Order: sequence, then C-alpha cells, then structure tokens
Amino acid sequence: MTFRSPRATLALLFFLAASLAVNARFAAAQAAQGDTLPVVTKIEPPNWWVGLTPDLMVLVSGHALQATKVVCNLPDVVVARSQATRNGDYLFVWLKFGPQMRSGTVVCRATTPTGEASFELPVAARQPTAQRFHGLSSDDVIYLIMPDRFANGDLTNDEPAEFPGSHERTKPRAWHGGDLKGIRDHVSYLKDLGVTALWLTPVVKNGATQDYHGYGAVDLYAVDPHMGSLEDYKGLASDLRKQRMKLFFDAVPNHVGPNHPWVAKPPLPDWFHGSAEKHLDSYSAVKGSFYGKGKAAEAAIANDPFDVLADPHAVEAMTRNLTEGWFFGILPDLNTENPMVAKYLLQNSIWWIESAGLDGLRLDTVPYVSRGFWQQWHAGLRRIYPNLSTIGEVFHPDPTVTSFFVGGKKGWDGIDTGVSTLFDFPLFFALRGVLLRGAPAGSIANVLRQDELYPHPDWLVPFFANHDVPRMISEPDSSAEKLLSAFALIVTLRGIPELYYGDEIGMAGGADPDNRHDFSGGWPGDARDAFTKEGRSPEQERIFTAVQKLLKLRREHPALRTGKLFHLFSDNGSYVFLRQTDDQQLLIVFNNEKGQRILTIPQANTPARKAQRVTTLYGEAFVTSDGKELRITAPAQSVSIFSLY
Ligand SMILES: [Ca+2]
Ligand SMILES: [Ca+2]
Repeated sequence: MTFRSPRATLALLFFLAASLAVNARFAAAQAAQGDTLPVVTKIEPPNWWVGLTPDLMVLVSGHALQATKVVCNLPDVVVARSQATRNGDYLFVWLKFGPQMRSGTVVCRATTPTGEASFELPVAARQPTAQRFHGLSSDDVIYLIMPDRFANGDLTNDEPAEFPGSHERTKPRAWHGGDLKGIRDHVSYLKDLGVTALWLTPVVKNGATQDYHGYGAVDLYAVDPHMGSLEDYKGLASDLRKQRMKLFFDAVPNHVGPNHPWVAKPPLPDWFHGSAEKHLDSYSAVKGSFYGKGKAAEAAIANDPFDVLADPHAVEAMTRNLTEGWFFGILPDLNTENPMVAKYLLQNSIWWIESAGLDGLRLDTVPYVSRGFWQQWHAGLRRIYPNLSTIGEVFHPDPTVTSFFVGGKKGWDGIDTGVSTLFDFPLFFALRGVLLRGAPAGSIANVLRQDELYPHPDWLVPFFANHDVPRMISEPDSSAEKLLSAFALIVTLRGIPELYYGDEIGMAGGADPDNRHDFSGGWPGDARDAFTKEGRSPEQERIFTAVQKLLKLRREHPALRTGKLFHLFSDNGSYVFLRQTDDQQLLIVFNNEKGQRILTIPQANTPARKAQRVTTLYGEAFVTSDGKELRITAPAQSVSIFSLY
C-alpha cells in the first residue's frame, strides 16, 4: 500500500532516464563511442556471491547490445545463453557457476555486429551466516519506521544534486531529510523502548519529488540518496545485529514507480501488465453489494476488495484487474507471471537479503501479485534462507479472506504462497472498531475464534496503526487511555506485535500524510527531543513509560509471548482472557466502558480453576480469587495484567 500522492510529470521521467548514472566500472571509451557501437550503462545485479546460487540472470542495459556471442573470463563462469531485446537496449545474460568458482571480478565480453562491449560482475565470498537470516520469533516486537520522518542524521544528503527541490520540511509530501544515519543514531532509544525488529518502509531509490515514502522505485538495486548509501544500510543492519535486533526490508514486487526507466523502455514487451498508454487499473470490478455488504457494514477505514480473490467461484472478470491492474491506476504493474520478471525479482530480493544479512521481508500488497509468483519466489528464497520470515500485507477485515494468502497451507487453487505470516488486519479493524466506534469488545474474541484458519496464528502480527491509517490518538472520540488500551492489547494477545513510530509518545496525525510527522528531536534544532526523557512532555513520558513497561512485561513473561490464549469473559463492554504456559498463568482484563466495571467470573471448568492468589503486574484494576471466583473491579477504559497462582 501507501501510494496516495499525485505523480510527477512524464517530463521528469525523461530527465531521470537521461541522467541515469553510468557505472564508473565501465570503460570511459565505451561511453564515448558512437550510437551504433555497443554501450553498457548498467548491470543488474551489480555484484553477486560465490556459492549462493548455481546460476544468475544478468540484465545489461545500454544500446546496440545485439550480441552474437558473450564470453566471460573465468573458467567456472559459463554463459549458458543470452538474449538481446528492444533493439539492443537490453541484453539478458544467463550465467552458470561451476563448483571451483572463487571470489573476484568476472569480466564478460559481448560481441555484436558493430563491435564489442564488456561488463564486470564482482563476486565475493559470503559473510559468515551464523548471526544472519534468523527470521521472526515470538520474542520479537516490530517497530515500523518511515526513514524520511524519523531522524535526520546527515544534513548533507537532504537534497541530493539529482533531486533539486525535493527537500522541504514544511511540506507534508516533500522529503524531510530523515535518513539511515538518523536511525543508526537512535538504535539505543529503540532498544531502551523494548522493540527488537525494525521494518523500514522502502529504502530503494525513488524518482519523484514526493516519493519520500519509498513506494515509487526507479532503481531496485540502489538505496535512495536522500536516505544514504548501501554502506549506511549495511551499517544499520550491523548495528542492529550487535544489539540482537533484526531488520526487515519492505519488498514491493507488485510494481515500480511511474518514473522507472522501464516504463518508457520495458526490457520485454510483456515486462509489465499493459503499458503506460494502455493498462487495467487495480480498482475493484465488484461492488460491496455483490456479497451482500450494505453501507452499514462499511468500516471507517476502507479495506481493499480482496474477497473475490479468495472466492473459488469468482470468474476472471471479477479478479483480473486486481492482480494485473496498475495500483491506483498509476503504478506500473510488473508481469510477475513472466519467468524472466520473476527471476529478476527473486534475485533482487536475494541481493538485499545477502547484502545486509536481513532477517526477513515485509511484503507489500500481497493479493495484487499472483499466488503462483509468491509460491515460486518463496521457494527460491528458502532454498538459501530456510529461516527467513516474510510478513504479508493483506488489507482486509475478514480472516476468511486474509488467511487465504498465508503460506503453510494450500488454497482452493492448490497453491501454497509460502508467506510466513500476515499483519493481523482483521484484529486491526476490530481494535479500531471497539476502541473508537462503539463496536462490542466481543469483536476481539470474534477475530480470535477464527485463528484455526491460519497454520500458525501465534506468528500473526497484531497492530493498531501503520503508515496508511490515521494515528489512533487523533481519531474522533479517541484518548490517551484508548491508545494505551490498544498498546496493552497488541502486546498481550497472541502473536508478534508491531508498533508504528511515534505512537509510543502519542504522536498526533490524521490521514496520510498527516500520520507521518517528523519524530520530535530527530532534527537538529527541534524545540524538544522526545528521544530523551528530558525532552518528553509529562503526557508523552506517561505514554512512553507505559509502553516500555508493557514490552518489559512481555520480555519477562513467556506466557505473553508463547502462552496459549483462553477466553474467560466477553461481552459488549469487556474482554477478559488468560495467557498461560505450563508454569505461568496471566490474566488480562480489558474494560472498554466509560465507567467502572465489576465482574465475577467462575473459575470452575476454566484453566484458572486452581488459582487462589492474584498479583498485579500492570494497570489499575483490582482482582481477588477465593479459588472459586475471580472478582474483578476494572476502571473505565483500561487494560490490566495479573499473575495467577
Ligand atoms: Ca538527511
Ligand atoms: Ca499485480
């Protein structure tokens, strides 16, 4: 998701294509030659590793590259075949690697009817893998950062020379200057808060003055210069590893940005679904009434219309625009069914994972990409990285729809997507509905009862906010107490919670881009530095301390991370549940009412039947037990956590 902004003009596209940097490795003489002589301007991937894959498809860009022969200088690098496309603007070269291959630089020479061109592919030994590629565990807590809006650690990259006019901190859709260095400078803040894994919105190079969000890629093999360099990204990953923290990359195989050079010059006629001139758009062909969903059922935050994709009875006319349409009618939709596109995208993901030693990927807009692609792509990744995790975005409130896209089971189409787990969007919609819009507290239990649809519900990622929805605290009828209830619930319900940057200090903001303000203190000269206790207002400090305490409780209590969840009580106003392991039993009391709630819950025939003592871990509720009944007094709008013995 996350494409809300109007795009720059086609003129900018041509400007960017023309200014594409020529790799310094290529002989200057080549660039100086005339139009008819073969010229190489770029190779993708730019480098590779020994023993990582048995082969590699290299995409060479340039012109007059109609090679009749391609040879490389190392005996253990064999050119299996090559294919020039688009009158020689591109040359695909398939390399096969032998078992004796060593690190070094592969130099390949392409002979064409008009001359010769060469390109280089550095191949390196892999870094030791022991501390890398771990994937998610139930001990993790994910923190989502938009790098442009978190902290500005390097003022020199705020407006790179090739993007004049892109930096203006007062404009909500311009680049604000945040970068990878800024995140590296605040790892200790994140560690101190208690999060263990960072998901950054895309760091790949984007092409428009409003692409601070990162979802408009123009080069899938480069870090955007506003954010720093590839070395900065690798440095961040390394800093995090030293703190036993993890890094997740935001992968977007569905589309590239409108300014990507491929849009004007696709490497293959069917590289995209359609073309800039003629394409489907991704809007639904099916109205809500199709499944009998009336106006009353519509949530305040609209979901994407994925019902039809999970429906075994749907016809292609109902689904094709979703998987092949251009997102928002604007973002060029990659033809992921083409094996060469699929190979390019798989290699690209491997390149990022291997470059930085990543632990996983967040998968953008999962349902908009064909399920067959996900199956193949995951199989390719897992051959190298068996423990790597992927977290899919399926923006829908219905578990029967979201669970269709998770891996570990086959859908009606016989496909297992391989997606490790999903953001728990149904729980997100339930939490917002309960806390903000008067939905029954029992809506939470109603989502949880459908956990059997997932192979691993304990891996789901509960959350109440991300970069695509208004800040919780700024929604109508919200409050700091509601925000804290939301935090307490995502930390105590099953799964691996995700927090959105700034919510831990109660940052305000409405719909995109108002939900993406700069973190106070991230910029030199900011009036307050909310990264420090001294810089936080009393209210910010109250929220921060509560979130920090909740995350500490989660760290200290295995029951909150891996324990089974049992419902004890649920109705319109309250939800009471247990988390327990063999030797630990925790009671969580959520009261959503505007007044105090008194509940008496019989212990017989529940896992709490043996409990006789209660101690408070968090919150202001009061609970006693006589071994027969739990007597609960819960304050208005609150979550409290207890240990039962
Ligand atoms: Ca900067
Ligand atoms: Ca698509």
